[in-house]
Amino acid sequence: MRTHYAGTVDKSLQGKDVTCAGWVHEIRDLGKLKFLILRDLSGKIQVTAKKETTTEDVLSLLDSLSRESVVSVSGEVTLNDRAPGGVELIPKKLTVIAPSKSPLPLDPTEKVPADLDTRLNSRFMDVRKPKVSAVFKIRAKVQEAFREYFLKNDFTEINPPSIIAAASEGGTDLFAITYFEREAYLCQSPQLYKQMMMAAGLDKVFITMPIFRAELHNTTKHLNEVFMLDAEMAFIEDETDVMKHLEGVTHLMYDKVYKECKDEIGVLGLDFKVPKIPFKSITYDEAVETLKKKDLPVKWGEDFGSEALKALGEQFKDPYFITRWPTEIRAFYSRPLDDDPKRCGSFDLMVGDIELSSGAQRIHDPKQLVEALKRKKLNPANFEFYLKSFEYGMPPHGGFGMGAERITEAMCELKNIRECVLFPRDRNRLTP
Ligand code: AMO
Repeated sequence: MRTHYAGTVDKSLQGKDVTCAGWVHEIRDLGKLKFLILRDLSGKIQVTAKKETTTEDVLSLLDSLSRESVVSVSGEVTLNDRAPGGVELIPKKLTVIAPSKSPLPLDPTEKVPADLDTRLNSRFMDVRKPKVSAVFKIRAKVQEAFREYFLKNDFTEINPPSIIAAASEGGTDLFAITYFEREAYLCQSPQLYKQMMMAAGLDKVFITMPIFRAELHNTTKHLNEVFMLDAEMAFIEDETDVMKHLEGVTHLMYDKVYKECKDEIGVLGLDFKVPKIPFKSITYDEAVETLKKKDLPVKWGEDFGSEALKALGEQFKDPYFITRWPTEIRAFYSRPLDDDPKRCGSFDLMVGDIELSSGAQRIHDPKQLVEALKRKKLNPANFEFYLKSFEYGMPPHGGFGMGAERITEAMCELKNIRECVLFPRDRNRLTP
């Protein structure tokens, strides 16, 4: 149906016949001259039909054409300095492959802006906008970098179940489902399973999978379905062994996007910089002190609110770690420090006020783990299958989880996390 993508037709093809196929971005009728702007994945090309030199068939099809119809155009590549890219196509043949209905649910040329709800309701058309498809190409590159990094570092990719029987991150935000005669839940994290694989001797594993959280808050940073990028590794000295890999993979994500998504960065108008490693790191205690100095309301032992995170983020250009959090506010599996059990070997990776990732060294002693579950008012009986794997030789281990959306949101400087999800799931949105 096509010999060339619109964006690849350049001056070197002058005088040659090519066929391009795509959507009717714009039509302009100046009487003796008719213009069609054809858009495909790669860009746009101007098709110029002069009344004297174009066949009646082509001219009458141009007259009846509706915007966003799918067409293919064959013609000769001709130089024209006034055309975008300096070339235009003089049409010899025009085929309407699939006509579009009018009016359109939204305007892909962006001359008429649409709010996010309207855009999400007609996502198939929204993604026709280069600024929108650029976000998804960057997101795909981020996910590619994640797999590339861990494969290169000899991690094994594993596939834990999405239907589970017990909570891993606390019980309040689980989606319950009917599982034959029982109640089960959609997985909120592959946490328990990746830890069990440390007892299985796989040593270094990574996972990419959707996870589900019935969080009630409807914010610009939270989704109810997240695409989680997880890693777990055994035989670590402490959490810094894990942080090195989180830093390494994050750096590769930025680096690959910088090198391989130049067009997309341009389309989005981003001032994109690859962060320098090593990333800066502050402890939770240092963060509290900083916030106190700024007269922000903060109490040791509490999570940071959005105002506090903004104030902390302003101090760092690049991603940065907050480490050694109070044990009480972290997940039960986080390992308290031997010499300071009020604090644990856990960390968050932040960029500005966005939490990109969190992780920790885990408790690997089964008795300590049971105590930790009880302290969090969780019933060890519900974790029997998990606890069992700690009783037959579990090495010290740790890992992290990172939402693919959070890092894409940060890289593309999006105002709302939903912009980097094709079909977001939130409190109000179950279709499309
Ligand atoms: P946590 O719950 O902090 O940790 O999640 C890890 C990362 O997942 C992303 N994320 C979300 N993104 C969008 N919307 C949400 N509702 C949402 N919830 C989480 C964030 C966050 O940093 N099992 C641990 C990880 C570990 O310790 O290995 C966990 O799930 O990027």
